[in-house]
Amino acid sequence: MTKRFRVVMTRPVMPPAMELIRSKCEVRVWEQDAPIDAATLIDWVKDCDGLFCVGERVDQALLDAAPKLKVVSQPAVGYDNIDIAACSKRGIPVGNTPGVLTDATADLAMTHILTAARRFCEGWNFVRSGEWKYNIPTFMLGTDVKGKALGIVGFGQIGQAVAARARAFGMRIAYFDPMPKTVSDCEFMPLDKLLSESDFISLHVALTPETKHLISKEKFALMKSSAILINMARGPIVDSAALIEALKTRKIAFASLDVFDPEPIPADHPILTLDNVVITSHMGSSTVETRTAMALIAAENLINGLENKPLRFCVNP
Ligand code: 8YV
Repeated sequence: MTKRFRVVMTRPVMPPAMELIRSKCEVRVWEQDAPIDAATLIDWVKDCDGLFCVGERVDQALLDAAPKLKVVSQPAVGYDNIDIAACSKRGIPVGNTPGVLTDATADLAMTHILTAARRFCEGWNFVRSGEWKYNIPTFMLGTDVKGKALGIVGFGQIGQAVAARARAFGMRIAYFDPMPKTVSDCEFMPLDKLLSESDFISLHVALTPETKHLISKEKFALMKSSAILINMARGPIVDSAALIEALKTRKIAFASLDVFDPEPIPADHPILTLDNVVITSHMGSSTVETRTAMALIAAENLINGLENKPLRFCVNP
């Protein structure tokens, strides 16, 4: 049977989704141990009907190179890498995967809050170094999270799921969101007040022109010197130079990040020399269950777009 659609995938995803896509489409997948470069992607999309991407830039130049393109699908809730206006202008639906990654991402946010509070990575590095000779009652003390103020910036599905977890740990929760929500025992606060009153600040906003460098030098100046910053959203929401300065000068105490600008972080980047930061490699949704669910929804979005059906989740309906 000849397959009706040609699809380009910039990465393989979980096997059930690969099988689903392969059952209907002729697939060209980038499997090399490096990201696909823009020139190769432009070459590959020349005669494709569908593009399945994982964070690559999808811009006007790419769309111009793909005259037959009918759908763009990405296994992620964020789509800041995709020029949505340009896709809409061409009538190309863009699919994403909200909802299924909420719990996994909120779990990792809570992990960052707890591990930063309790100096988890420092503790392990100490034990591994062989320096642990005896126990000292005043050594490597962390901070309780119970009773501490958690300020959540961006109170969508993920922000609210972090609040639910933090509530169970006895934290006091405030949030800032351009669209105030009614959630019992979570207080809305203007951003500057939230930044100045929080012990932990956790970022969960989408990256847009308005949120780029939302956390700037001026915003760090408002924070407590004991503040711990968590970023699970997108690196560029924080001005990296201002963050490094704030950490170096102890303007804030600690940053525990799952995302950074740039990503991946070059081995010689100054952020990696600091002793008051811990960074994981953008793995908020990285569980077998969640990545499988995301890949399957993204596969469904892709196939629906190819078959001229509505996408299950479409960012430009
Ligand atoms: C993705 C994410 O796994 O959903 C998002 O927006 O950042 C992550 O869950 C990542 O973009 C790779 O697909």
